[in-house]
Amino acid sequence: MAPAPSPTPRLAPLAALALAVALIAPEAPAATGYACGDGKPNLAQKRCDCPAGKVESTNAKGISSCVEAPKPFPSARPAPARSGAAASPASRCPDGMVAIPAGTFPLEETKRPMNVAAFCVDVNEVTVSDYSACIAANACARPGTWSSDAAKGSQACNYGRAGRALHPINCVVWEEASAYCSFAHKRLLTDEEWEWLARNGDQASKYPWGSAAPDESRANVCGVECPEHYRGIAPRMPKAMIAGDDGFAESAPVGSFPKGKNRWGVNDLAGNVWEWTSSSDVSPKDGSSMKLMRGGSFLSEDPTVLQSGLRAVERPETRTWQIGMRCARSL
Ligand SMILES: [Ca+2]
Repeated sequence: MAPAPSPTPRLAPLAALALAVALIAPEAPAATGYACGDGKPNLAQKRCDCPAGKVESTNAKGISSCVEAPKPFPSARPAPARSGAAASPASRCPDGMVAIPAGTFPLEETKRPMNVAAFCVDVNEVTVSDYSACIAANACARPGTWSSDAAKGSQACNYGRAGRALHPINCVVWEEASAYCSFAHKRLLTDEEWEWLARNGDQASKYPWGSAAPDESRANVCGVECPEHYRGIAPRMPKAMIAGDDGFAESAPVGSFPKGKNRWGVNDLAGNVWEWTSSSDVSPKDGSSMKLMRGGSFLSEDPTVLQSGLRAVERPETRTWQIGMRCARSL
């Protein structure tokens, strides 16, 4: 899909800030320990290399070990509800997903009417634990480090980090995000589906939670905790978007901001990590292929990017701390 040129400018790619942060980011803090069981400690990369079928898990004391990979993904699409069936719409979706009804709405940026069919969507962003199951099944690549400087660039990349199993997977390029959703018998959302979801359908909400301005209770963005975290490691310190401390200078475990849920109970549509969509666009600068993404991140400084109608573009090969994904499935 290649949307027509829009009358309003898109958000600039994140590359400038992201690159600046990566260049002088400190090394990741060491985990407390690696009791990898039948896996092998990989101290150079601060992780356990686990055998097939197992994934790394870290306990509250920071000890990493290899555990059985979770199997949250049904191997077959659930049967659609029959006409007149008593099953609720939510029951038509697999565990961890919720049903979103069909509708027609004007896309915020283009004002063009868009039709969206009913679909199931993940309640949460895809986690490190989720993605690790795909790696264990040899269906996904390990996320690369954020830049060519592996040690410094990996600071906020969650894969392999102690205590990050329930954080969103990040530092994945578009192809890796798409491959994960395929593994899970799902797909990335289209850009239109994402906006319909975040605007709460025909409620046309400004933010996923409604109309209230963002604050530390609703989303993981760059709060007052954020600039200090990046002091001295970026040429330009990020600016706080909100006056409060949201508790997370980097990503947060998914679902940490229940007041930020949308009407269907979907978490973290605003903040935490940007989310790749399946939709494409063309760079106005050089005509190269871009992918649309949505929702802002833990480093977002401008509340505009949290709005349900804000679209942003990024090169599909971009790998940053700030971008992850969630998946959908057609009903
Ligand atoms: Ca998000």
